[in-house]
Amino acid sequence: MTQVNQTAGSVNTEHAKLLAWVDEVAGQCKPESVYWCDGSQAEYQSMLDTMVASGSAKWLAKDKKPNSVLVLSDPADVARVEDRTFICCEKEEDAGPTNHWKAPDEMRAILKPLFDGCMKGRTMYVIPFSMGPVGSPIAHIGVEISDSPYVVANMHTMTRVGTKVLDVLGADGEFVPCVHSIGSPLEPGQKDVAWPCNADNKYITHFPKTKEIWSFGSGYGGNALLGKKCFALRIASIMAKEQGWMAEHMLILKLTSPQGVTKYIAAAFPSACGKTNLAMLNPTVPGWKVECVGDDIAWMKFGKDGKLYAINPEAGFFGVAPGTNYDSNPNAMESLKENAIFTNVGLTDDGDIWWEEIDGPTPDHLIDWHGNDWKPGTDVKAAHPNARFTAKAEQCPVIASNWEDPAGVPIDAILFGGRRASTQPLAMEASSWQHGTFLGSTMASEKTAAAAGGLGELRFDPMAMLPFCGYHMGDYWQHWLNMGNTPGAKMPKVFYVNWFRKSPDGKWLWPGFGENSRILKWVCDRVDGKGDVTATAIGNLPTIDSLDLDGLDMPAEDLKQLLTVDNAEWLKVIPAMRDHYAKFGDKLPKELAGELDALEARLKA
Ligand code: O2Y
Ligand code: MN
Repeated sequence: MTQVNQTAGSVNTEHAKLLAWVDEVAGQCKPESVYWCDGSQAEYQSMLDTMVASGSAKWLAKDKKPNSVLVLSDPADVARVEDRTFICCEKEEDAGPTNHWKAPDEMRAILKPLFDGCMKGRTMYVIPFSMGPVGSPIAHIGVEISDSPYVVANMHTMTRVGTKVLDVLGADGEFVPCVHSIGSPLEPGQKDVAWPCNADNKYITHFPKTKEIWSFGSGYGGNALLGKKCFALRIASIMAKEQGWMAEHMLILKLTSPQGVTKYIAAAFPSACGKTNLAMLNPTVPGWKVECVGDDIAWMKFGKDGKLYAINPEAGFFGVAPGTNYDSNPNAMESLKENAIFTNVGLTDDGDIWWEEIDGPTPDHLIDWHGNDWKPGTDVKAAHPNARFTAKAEQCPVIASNWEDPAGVPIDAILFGGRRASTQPLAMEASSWQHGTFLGSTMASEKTAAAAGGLGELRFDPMAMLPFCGYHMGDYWQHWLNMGNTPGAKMPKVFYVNWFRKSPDGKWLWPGFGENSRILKWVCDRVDGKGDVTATAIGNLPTIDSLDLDGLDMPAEDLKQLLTVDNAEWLKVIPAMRDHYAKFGDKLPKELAGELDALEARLKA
């Protein structure tokens, strides 16, 4: 057993390939020291202490947010950077029209000088992590090398880190190598800044052939926590295609009826559609229990019974702070009460956090995310719109007791949804897996809220995977179809929901939030072959009688609008769908082109 050269802890591995790779990266990045993460609580605490000591984090008041810190980023490093995100496969056509592409050699030539000496004066952390319960047959392992203690602390919360992962990896297990540098070496005696980064040289790169990730210049979120979007979606989507499984941008819900019957639903929504709120919803339908298995990503593999079994590959939430409150998401608020990392939110004078739309009165004074004095009426926001909280999933009051089942949970239904003020009904059911794939491939939100219920310009975000599919989207749709054609496959039923329909005078027609449980109940009924539907040109809609609307005080006219399909209005959307499909050229599966033709024919009939 090789005793790894490190500055703390006791981490052992005899994985020769891993040791050689770490040596190679250290040789290139030239850090002051190398630290192998053991994943212990003490290690997490020491990362927070390190950040506080260096001035990059501040402890929050113990009586407000125990064991929690506030971190303020460089204003030039506040979100994922899609225009700096690359898929580096040999042929451009394999990356497809939805990705930025660079040839692998070309990208390596760009990265080599950037990484040369990029960790000088810093510690290089080696973070072995498991995406999914350690040892689960659905999980996969990665090792992230990073020069950011903020990344280490966040990876502790968002993934399973440390010795237990190296144990599963053994001497020759497979891992996805992920190299991350903030790109800000320190010369001897040079004073560090609170959020070091290299804002002018950000590269978030993925190498499909070797399944490597190299990220440079940013310390923020999905750019730096490489287990999340880079591995669990972009690289995993490639692995999933090669190996016959699915890596999806989906939350996972567990629903239990008053009779004790449990169903599992996976759901994909574009950003700003309330995905985290749905993942932690408190149902209003009496007797129903809704629990959270995951809020962002689902990995699904076939079980022996032909059903898809899903795990949440993550262990925590990296949730948007602004807009989160005890009305919109009480369970998120409970999750972040302690042991949390807050990034780019406001700091109150009594040492608590604050953001726009959080509960309670607006404080008279606080420090905003720029570190400046702020008071109500100041024309900048106290929290950055993409400000985040990082919190352990186990702190969520509605986390399902079996959320870490290594076998995964059997998925009964898949939901797609978008933000549509008009046209799209409240809920509908696909007629088949192929039709469901068509619905996912044409998933769209309106770019801007449509004035007075008119048609807004559509932004297509297929399966909510637009920035996250690691290969050609046409091939990805073919993979969806192939999954459905797998011998013995018992695919989930597919549904499309739209909580955001508006009346012609611009009012929300559906109350949303906990009331969405009424639609989830209908979905569960449909999975069991119950609940009436009305067949329409676009799919099967719930009849009003099939929905549990007890105690919901809403005008019958609103319900009618929510469940009406206007064929003439739908026909106006067809050209936009055709333009969207045209981008995928001959990689568009003929089955999906056929579904679009068939939809148009049904609308005209
Ligand atoms: O800006 C970031 O890096 C965060 S992006 C993110 C975080 C949590 C869940 N989903 C997302 C996303 O962009 O889909
Ligand atoms: Mn997401």
